[in-house]
Amino acid sequence: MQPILSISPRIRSTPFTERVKAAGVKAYTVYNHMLLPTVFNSLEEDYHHLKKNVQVWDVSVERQIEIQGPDSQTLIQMITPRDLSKMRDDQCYYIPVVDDSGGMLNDPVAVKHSQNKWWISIADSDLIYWIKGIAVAKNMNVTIIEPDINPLAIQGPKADELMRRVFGDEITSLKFFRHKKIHFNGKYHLVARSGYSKQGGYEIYTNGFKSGEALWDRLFEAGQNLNVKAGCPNLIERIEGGLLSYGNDMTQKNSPYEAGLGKFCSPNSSIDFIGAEALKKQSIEGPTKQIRGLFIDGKSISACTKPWHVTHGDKKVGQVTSAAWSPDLSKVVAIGMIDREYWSIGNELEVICPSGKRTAKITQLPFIK
Ligand code: THG
Repeated sequence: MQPILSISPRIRSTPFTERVKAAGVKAYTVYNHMLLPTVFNSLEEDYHHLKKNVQVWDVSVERQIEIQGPDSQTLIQMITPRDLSKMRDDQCYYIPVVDDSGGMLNDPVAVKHSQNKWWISIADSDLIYWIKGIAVAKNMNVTIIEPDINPLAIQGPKADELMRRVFGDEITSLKFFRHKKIHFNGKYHLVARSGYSKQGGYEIYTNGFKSGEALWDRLFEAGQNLNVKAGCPNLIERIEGGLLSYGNDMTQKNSPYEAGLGKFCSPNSSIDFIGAEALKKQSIEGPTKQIRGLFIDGKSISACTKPWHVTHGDKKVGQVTSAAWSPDLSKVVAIGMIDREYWSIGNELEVICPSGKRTAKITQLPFIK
């Protein structure tokens, strides 16, 4: 028997938990001390459905850190090497967040409401303590809270049609990583064209625990003949799309350059952020290891529950942290971190996975554009 997850108030439920259970969730992980579904039917069935239809995902685990006050923008610029100076009030930015050594603390989506109000939509780490620490130490004029906001993602090729049915034509004019407000259940909710898949879609930042079930039910009612299903971030699809998972594919031990996020870093500009010295050095010298895609030989693969060594002969030259069988590519696809001398595209290495040693080939990310 598989071990089961013991749930208590410390592992927080979401506004959608009862609906997710009723929809037949088969597995969860814990993310930001909260339940995140990982499987409904099977990884592969969920994958095929996501790529053809539309799914509604309980991604309440994408917790918001709300920063308000006159020093908000200065504070947020201090935690990221990405230049925020040209960001507009209706924009979202994917931002690496780094510590004083340039190590990654999180890779959230920053949501700008105005110069004086922001949300940081975090990946799995307690980022609020770092941000509060900086604000207190620097005596900044800001308030920092985790508001009662619970994101619900609408993902898949039929996401536009489902959103049009519920919120009207206008919503579909929203551009990638832009947001606007919608009115539902007597409240305003922020909606962005974004989400942790490459199938297109939206994220509704549900405003208030109480609106959760009403919103869920409305979407399922409107989507009946669209074959709408409950879903969740899908391991296979996100590897194919090269979407990184903080805590798995990169950690505090890695810089954004190692994570392949160098395009979001401007350490040589005039922006003022913590870790600038460390990143400046690395932007000149280049990282000594970096994220890569890998094709691993074989017709199936077990879940990567801890990093697998990547070797060249007897030498360890990297690690694999995410892997899955891709039905559409008919190959095992993986994400790993590979040493500089071995990271060239096409290079052949070995991966020590639970089934034994397998040959693997380095490739670029994403696997599918
Ligand atoms: N949406 C929101 N919050 C989140 C996530 C999300 N917080 C946690 C986690 N996901 C953060 N990690 C990511 C990783 C990738 C992306 C978003 C959040 C992403 N990347 C696009 C890509 O790589 O193609 C676009 C990046 C860009 O060009 O700006 O979307 O999913 N709210």
